[in-house]
Amino acid sequence: MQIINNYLYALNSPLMDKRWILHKNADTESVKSLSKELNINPKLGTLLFYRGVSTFEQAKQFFRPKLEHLHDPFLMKDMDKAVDRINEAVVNGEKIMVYGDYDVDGTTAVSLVYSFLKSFYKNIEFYIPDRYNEGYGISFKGIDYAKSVGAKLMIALDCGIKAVDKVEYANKMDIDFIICDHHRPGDSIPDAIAVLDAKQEDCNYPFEELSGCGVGFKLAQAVAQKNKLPDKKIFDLIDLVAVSIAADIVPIVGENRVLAYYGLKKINTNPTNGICSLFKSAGILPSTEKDPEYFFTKEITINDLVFSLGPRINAAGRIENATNSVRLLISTNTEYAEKLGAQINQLNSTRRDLDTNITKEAIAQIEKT
Ligand SMILES: [Mn+2]
Repeated sequence: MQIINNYLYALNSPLMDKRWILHKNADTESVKSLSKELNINPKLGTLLFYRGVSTFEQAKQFFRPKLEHLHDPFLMKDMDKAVDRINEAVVNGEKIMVYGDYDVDGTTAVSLVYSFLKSFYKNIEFYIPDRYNEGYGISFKGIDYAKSVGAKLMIALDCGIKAVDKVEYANKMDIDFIICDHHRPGDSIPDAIAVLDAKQEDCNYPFEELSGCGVGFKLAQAVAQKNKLPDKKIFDLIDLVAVSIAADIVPIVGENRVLAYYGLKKINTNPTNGICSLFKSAGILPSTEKDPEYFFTKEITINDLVFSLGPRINAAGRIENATNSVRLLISTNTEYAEKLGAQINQLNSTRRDLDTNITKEAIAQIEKT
């Protein structure tokens, strides 16, 4: 509500100035001792304090993120049940359907879990609901589709925490659900095999701010850990988590900081075909130097993910269907990725034109009254 009020305030103000709300409760003693220990200006110490950094060890983790800082995925409630059910599906050769939302977080989550499982299991499909026909979250249509192709297990990503009725519908059809979500739960939790969501009150996972794709990453990490798969299988997909963190605007602290750091590192050294083709369509080209420091002509930062990559991945879901975004993100074929990237870039231009025209019309209507 406060955010909405601030927004309205900014809109109403002739100068569009913003109302800044300052934190009042910085613990001056800990800021002082932290600043002294790190030999930094107390102002910087205060900024760190507001990001949850108040000890030397926390500061070290903040500035030098390490993959070892990632939490054990099995600390998440129901993770063991989720992993067992996936292993059971693999042993029995059941069809698995990976289901996710049509925005950036949803499509990166689906791409991550699908690519990961596909790397050792073939009987798997993905499904993205249509924004206009099916709307947000798990849809009855999606479950009907899963039934029609003989899926026995659905993994919902970035959605599902409130889908009590949908999961009940699936249960009646003998389709099991694993839910990976990061939204706040409602009064009742769906009757799924496993519900992975660190925002559940009875989940003791130490970090609540994962993106939807981040929860998918934890599931992949757990499956890899339990089945002793090489780490590379999951860390190769960490770039998708960085994209989701940027687009979903989750705070880049704690575990998200590690994921964002290594995700960006991957994008800057060895980007996937899909990410590469999207950046090219945004005018950020691969470097032609012999031994370049970065893969592209510039270092890719979180801002590039937010402003160049995010809107393009989103445009597919807004103008057509987000299925193509997933096809692009999972593509192992350079030529196909180039083609899809160019198509999606075109959709983004259409989306921009629509935005501009709607704004113009709205302003004209306001001026008339
Ligand atoms: Mn999300």
